[in-house]
Amino acid sequence: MLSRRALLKLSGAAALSSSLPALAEDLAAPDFRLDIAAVTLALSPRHKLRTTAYNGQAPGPLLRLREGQPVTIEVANHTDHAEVVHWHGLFLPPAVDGALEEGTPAIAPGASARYTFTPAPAGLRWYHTHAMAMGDLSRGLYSGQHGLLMIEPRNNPGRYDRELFLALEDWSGYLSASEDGAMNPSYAVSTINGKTLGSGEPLRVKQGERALLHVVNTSPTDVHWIALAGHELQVIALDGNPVPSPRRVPMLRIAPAERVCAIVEMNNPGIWILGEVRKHLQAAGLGIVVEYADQHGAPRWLQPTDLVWNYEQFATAPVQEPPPSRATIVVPLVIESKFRGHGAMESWLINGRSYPDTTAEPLREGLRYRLQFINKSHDDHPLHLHRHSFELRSLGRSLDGSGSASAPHIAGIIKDVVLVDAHTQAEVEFIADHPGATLFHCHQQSHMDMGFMLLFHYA
Ligand SMILES: [Cu+2]
Repeated sequence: MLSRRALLKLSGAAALSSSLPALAEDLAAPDFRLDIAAVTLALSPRHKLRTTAYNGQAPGPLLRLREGQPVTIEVANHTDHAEVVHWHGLFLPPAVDGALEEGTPAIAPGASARYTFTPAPAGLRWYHTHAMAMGDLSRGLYSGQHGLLMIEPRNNPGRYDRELFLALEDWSGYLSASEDGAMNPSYAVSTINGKTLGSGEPLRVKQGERALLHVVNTSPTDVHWIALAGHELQVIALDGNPVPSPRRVPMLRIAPAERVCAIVEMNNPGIWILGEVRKHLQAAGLGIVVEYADQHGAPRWLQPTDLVWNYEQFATAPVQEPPPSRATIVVPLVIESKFRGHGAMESWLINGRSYPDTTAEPLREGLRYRLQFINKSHDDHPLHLHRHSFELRSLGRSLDGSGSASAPHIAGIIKDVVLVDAHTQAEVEFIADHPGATLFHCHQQSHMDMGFMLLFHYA
């Protein structure tokens, strides 16, 4: 008899159990199971939507894992197309990470796969399909294939009475022409936790509680701005990683794939709306009611006048630009779009090439790299590095001379997605300490599909 460990070793970490029928029975039951299948979701009584989701729900089940404690997740694909699940923000080998480009095997229609891994780092992560959508706005991240994943730290640093998990999602995408004639996705409906504002159960809280909000933007392409009327939010973690300077803010800006953890002191009894700050998106459904015990009446919203957010406020105090250490290797990445004609989506270029023709020097294990994002395009991009975290070092340096010429250098904010504004340069640093193929891409599904990807290899 093969032990489970030996079997996994033999078959690779993401064993296709369907190809091992005789041995499959010997496998211990998985800790979690995800079934990918078609489903009809009721986003509201008016909005029924046919899509694909995990376990018949969107977001999928909350997966609570323990830092350092191995876990096995079985994923069964009941659809008629190949799928793959990416464990976003975890340090995993390429065979398990969930990106075909890195070498994770696809899960064929009708097949299932077992992902066995040791969860790290601690904090708020998420999981989602990493399949392409191209022109089909029902596939990939346009579908309901997303869920939240929490890696409980070995030592729990939080002091809170209640955790509230929120997934922000946009649905029923369609392509519409922007000013320059290129096509971009727009959405008919938006939700929090799969329901439009007022359609789902309210978040129930009590006066005097400290609620810990865990917010993930699972949208295929769009940034969201979130406020809770009558309350401030104390941001304690970005992308699941504690920030050096927790701060109270009036609202959150969350780009696709970003996460924000924030403490709210429940000290203003009433019935309130937590939702999109921009009225048209809240009207499209992006909101949820927050209800204090023993309070009654219509939910209240207080409209902020401005959109306010920056990453820098959560960093350690501004630091002098350190002389570039000889051990830091600078990797300039120039981002541009290419117009492909009216009625078509633009294609995307990194250093003049689109994936799969994008190239980069191989990484060397143990060295420190500085990725220089030089965004010459008219769009803001949520840029994601797989299998690693990076530290924000500078943001918002203007490329056209109109803004600040020299951006402050910052330290201490560890993330795996950063929103780089149009016509600016941003820099992040990471240590190449997870050998193996490593995907870098824009997290907007349409941009990723149209060439905005780069595969780093280790030497
Ligand atoms: Cu992009």
